Amino acid sequence: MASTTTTQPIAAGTLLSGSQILLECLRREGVDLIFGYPGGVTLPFYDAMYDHEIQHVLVRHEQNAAFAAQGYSRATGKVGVCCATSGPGAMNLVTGLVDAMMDSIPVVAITGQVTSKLIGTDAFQEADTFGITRPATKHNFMVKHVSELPRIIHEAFYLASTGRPGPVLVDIPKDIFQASSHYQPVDSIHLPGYKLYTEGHTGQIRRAAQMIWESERPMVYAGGGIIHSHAHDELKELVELADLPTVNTLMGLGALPGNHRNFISMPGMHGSYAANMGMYNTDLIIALGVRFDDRVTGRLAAFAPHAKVIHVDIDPSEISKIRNAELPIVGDAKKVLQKLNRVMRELEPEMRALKSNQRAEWWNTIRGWMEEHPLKHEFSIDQIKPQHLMAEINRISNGEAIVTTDVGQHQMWAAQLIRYDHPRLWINSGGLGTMGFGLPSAIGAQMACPDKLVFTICGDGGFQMSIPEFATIANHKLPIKIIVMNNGYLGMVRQWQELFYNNRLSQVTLDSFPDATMLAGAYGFKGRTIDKPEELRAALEEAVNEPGPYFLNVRVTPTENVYPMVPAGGAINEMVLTPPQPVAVA
Ligand SMILES: Cc1ncc(C[n+]2csc(CCOP(=O)(O)OP(=O)(O)O)c2C)c(N)n1
Repeated sequence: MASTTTTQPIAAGTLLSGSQILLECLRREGVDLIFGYPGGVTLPFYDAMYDHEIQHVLVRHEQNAAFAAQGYSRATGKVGVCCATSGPGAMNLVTGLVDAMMDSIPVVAITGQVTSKLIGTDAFQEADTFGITRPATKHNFMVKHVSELPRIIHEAFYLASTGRPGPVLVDIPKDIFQASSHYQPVDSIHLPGYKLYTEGHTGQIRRAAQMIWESERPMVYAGGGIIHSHAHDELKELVELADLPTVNTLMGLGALPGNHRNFISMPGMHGSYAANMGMYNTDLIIALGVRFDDRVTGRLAAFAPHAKVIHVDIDPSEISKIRNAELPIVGDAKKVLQKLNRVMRELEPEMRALKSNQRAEWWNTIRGWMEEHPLKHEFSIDQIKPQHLMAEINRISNGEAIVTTDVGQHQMWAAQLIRYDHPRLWINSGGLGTMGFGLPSAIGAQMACPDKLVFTICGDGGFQMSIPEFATIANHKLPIKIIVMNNGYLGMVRQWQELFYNNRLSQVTLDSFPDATMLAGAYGFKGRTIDKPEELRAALEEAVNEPGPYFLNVRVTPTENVYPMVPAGGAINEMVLTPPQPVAVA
């Protein structure tokens, strides 16, 4: 067990090993936690870590190091750090890096590489990490000389966290960890080819304010970019200023509080009726930090046919990538919204009354859709409905708990039915949709926020990809509430097989699941299985009141489907709202 001492800043010119230099650079970047797994080529680094103040969390699989680093980052906004050895260790990180790339999460991955002179010789545990991770990262580096380390590490953090955030990998050969150099701190970054356009064009912003006041049926479509740029207060200000109806994407839940009167819900494949009808009928989409994902737009040709688009994004390549933007604004959402709100106020006296009748009518229509088809909470007296489970977690959370999910039906119900009143509470794999994400990301989130209530909600499929991390949870006594929504199936795939493949259920039955009490008990914490609706509330309360981890396996209705649903390739106004109703036979 490593001893922890507080490390003092190291003076310029001190002779250090590459490993020590790396640790000093991480410390200067404010890193307090690394999620990782050691191996042959990272031995010198782990040795230097032995008595360093930076804490290392030993996960049980490198993929989970990347997910835990993401959980840490998604919960805090800070850069998450993961570490793996060469070859298999580095390869196990790849899914987590692509996942971070798809959701624009700042992660720095440190990988060990075989000794420089062996690179290219098929040495033991050699893999072309640099080549393989090039398309999996925002940027990657291979360190060729120990003296480059400070510059490269600080550039890695800068690249990961600025502009559109993303994962950056630094591959370090073993001899670089071992080599010595007189440490020279790096205090500024020079990346001539890396240009950030954060301010937004003043003229375009003025035009946007006019378009918003002139619109009869506006709709704010806000996504993960709002959360990344900490622009939630500015979003709220805009929405309240012009009383704008707002949908938050799967990545943006919590950008506008779930309990805000202007929040409609999530749009898209499993979005609400009102959100999708709103997006279909709007005459102006105010797109803020979103990328018109196919799961949101449905059939693109039929998406928002009457709308003009204002698109604000920090990444110029997102603008008009999927849907043409009549008014593009490249910039940081927070800065753009601050300026936009100023111009909105300036124009308010002359513009507010202009379309006020039409806008009141628009709100009436939207409220009508919300009442007509609310997101339903299903209950049953003899089975626990998945929606009932989410409603109870929602009740306990009351908009305040961190909820990480895995991928599948439970993820969609948790997005629909649990309220997130702040950003960074809702943590899930949106773009890549990676099963196995939920549990390890909760480890990162709980390590980052020890005082927060953290639920991880998993399906019985994805959960079984993550069981080894029970050891990490037990080691660190993390009080995560692990909830398995156990339907006995790979539920989301079963749903598609039922609806689109004639109910030919092929390889989706999960008929073996560990005993919850015994599994949790084997790791030294509590767990149980429930299957009766009347047990649900008390069981969740018991889990939450337990000071340590708790594993609650909830057996739910096996064949419940997620609705509303826009079938793949469908237009978003063509939602299937409920299961087919039984037809009376005379
Ligand atoms: C790593 C990975 N493999 C396969 C899939 C495809 N997939 C998406 S949802 C799903 C079913 C998930 O089942 P479960 O974890 O039980 O959750 P449920 O849908 O029942 O809530 C599968 C297999 C995926 N998203 N990720």
